[in-house]
Amino acid sequence: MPALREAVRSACFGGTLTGAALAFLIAAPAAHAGENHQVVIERFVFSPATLTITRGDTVEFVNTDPAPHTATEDDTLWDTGELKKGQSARIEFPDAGTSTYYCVFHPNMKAEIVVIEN
Ligand SMILES: [Cu+2]
Repeated sequence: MPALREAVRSACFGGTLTGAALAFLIAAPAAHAGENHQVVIERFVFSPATLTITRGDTVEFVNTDPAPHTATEDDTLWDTGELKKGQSARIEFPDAGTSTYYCVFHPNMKAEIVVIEN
């Protein structure tokens, strides 16, 4: 992205930028608009079994089964609650790390969310 590189060089050596413009240039590389991802529950399986996302993203859990399910973190740090057929719930992941979770109605249903830094 040559244009951005030129802008950054100007910011470093030009010395004419306003404080607001400089703050934007400093903040821009770290900015990560939270993206939404989806985990589909179908035939008693979370899909994908391992989902890798970035800190600050959200995950929507969608139940397509006739049976009710939950997505419940192993230590109940987060929980979608009961999802009936066609229902969904969105969970935000503000911290990096791996979250393993299961369904309280069918504890053999297991999966994980891997949250990485920006
Ligand atoms: Cu279940």
